[in-house]
Amino acid sequence: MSRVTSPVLTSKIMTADAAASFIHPGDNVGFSGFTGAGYPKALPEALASRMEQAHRGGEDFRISLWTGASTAPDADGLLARAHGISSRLPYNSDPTLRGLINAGEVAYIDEHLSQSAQRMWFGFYGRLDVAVVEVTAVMPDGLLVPSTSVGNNKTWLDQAERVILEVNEWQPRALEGFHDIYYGTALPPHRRPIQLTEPLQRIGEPYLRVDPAKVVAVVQTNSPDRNSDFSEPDAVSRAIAGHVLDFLRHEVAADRMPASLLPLQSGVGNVANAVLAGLDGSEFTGLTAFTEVIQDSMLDLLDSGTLKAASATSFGLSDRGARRFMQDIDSYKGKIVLRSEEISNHPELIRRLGVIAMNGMIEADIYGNVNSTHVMGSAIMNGVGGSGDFTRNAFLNFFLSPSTAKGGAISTIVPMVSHVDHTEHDVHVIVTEHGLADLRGLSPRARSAVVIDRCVDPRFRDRLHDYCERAWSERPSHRHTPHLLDEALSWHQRYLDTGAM
Ligand code: 0RQ
Repeated sequence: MSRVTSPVLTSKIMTADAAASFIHPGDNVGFSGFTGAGYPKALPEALASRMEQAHRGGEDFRISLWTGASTAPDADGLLARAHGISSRLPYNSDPTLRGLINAGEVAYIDEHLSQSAQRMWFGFYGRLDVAVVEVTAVMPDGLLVPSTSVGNNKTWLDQAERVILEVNEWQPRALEGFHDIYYGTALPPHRRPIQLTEPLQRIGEPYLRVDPAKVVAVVQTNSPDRNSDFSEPDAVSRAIAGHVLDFLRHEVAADRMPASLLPLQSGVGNVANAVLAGLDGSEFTGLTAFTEVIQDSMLDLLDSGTLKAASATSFGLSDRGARRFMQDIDSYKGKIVLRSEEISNHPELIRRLGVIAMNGMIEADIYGNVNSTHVMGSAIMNGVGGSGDFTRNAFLNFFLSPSTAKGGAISTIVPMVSHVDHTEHDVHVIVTEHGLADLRGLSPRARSAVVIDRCVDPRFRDRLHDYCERAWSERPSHRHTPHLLDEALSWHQRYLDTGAM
């Protein structure tokens, strides 16, 4: 049976090639998609081939591409290879597009994910010409059953002049009921408190709304999400996870949080996965998550009962994880809720719930400033994503990283970060495989001592102590946060010596 049961929208079913003709050079285009889930599967290919054809004829065909967060090689990657993107927001992790951004071809607006929708409403990005949104089904009354991510879909559907829907039959029809779409947001001075006090609480509706008059095309697809595999936790990730778990036990013993902890946020990637895996099989039970992404390890935690509920904006599963979720989808109903990213990452809610935030980093400095995004201060890796939303507003935040990168050639703890995403005023705990530095309530000098002693690889420890001592003695009137600026920045030259650039 067709997934499109609205008579008005059935009349707009067409091929992806025909739908792509509604996108014009210079348009601002809002795609669905977050961490490789719920992005459009057919339209990007059709659009990329129109772009390539236009370029062969000497016409410039590029768009500004907006999303929830990262998409996939068959969306961002295809359009990047067609040189069809002039600017991109609010997050990207595609390597081809990253190369074009770092080469100066694509303008990248790297935004806090909680803020991308409101910046659009405030008018900072200009008008949205077209929204291209994957959904699971179209209901008889035209309401939309969302897909495996919500991201910025509510805003794109609401604000776009024209809407193209992709209805993906690969997505389980039983996704209906997993979503909670909040339509109560307003602009200042009319904002009201968001009445959410528990991670799983429902404050909205299960469907996305769209004005059928704006829908110019409906494309039917049957294609999987980009479900990337996780590697098994290695010794370094397991050591990091061990330090985090010990510290949580310590916080519970110190009566700073209940035995069931506080709602967890976890970044994506292998280290985050290892921490969640560590929680499974530990003494912790009855946990909740208020996070961005549900990864495989969260399904494990839900299955074992360690986690009782998870709120997010997207899935980010491996192939195996996706198959398992689909097979047992009914068992997850009522335990998982997917929201818009303006709600999953909302500062008001993160602060109220007292979230424990755990994210990766590129480097931290001895005083606790953290760089999540840039190599050598200039080349973007992915983007700030939700790390700032959660870190700044969390009850407790962690930054997790191996102590070295590039095969041990460089220390991820440096005198001064080459780019600051999270300041010393926001960062609570830094963890590497060697240990954990709790920076709360410490002065900069005291922070540098614990960071160096606990987190730095032994091969770099003496050099950093020596740096601190010389900075202290060479500038007697600058001893609050002692630095030797030239030397601090020249530390990053080590990256060049690895030949990675
Ligand atoms: O690059 O693969 O080319 O060698 O950075 O490093 O160690 O694999 O770590 O996958 O956890 O990513 C900060 C990038 C860490 C990620 C970051 C190089 C390293 C490698 C990746 P190669 P790892 P991870 C929720 C929260 C921002 C967004 C965020 C991130 C690559 O966590 O993007 O937190 N965070 N969102 O070699 C030079 C250093 C380096 C370095 C690592 N010091 N110097 N290169 N690398 N350290 C999710 C969302 O918001 C959607």
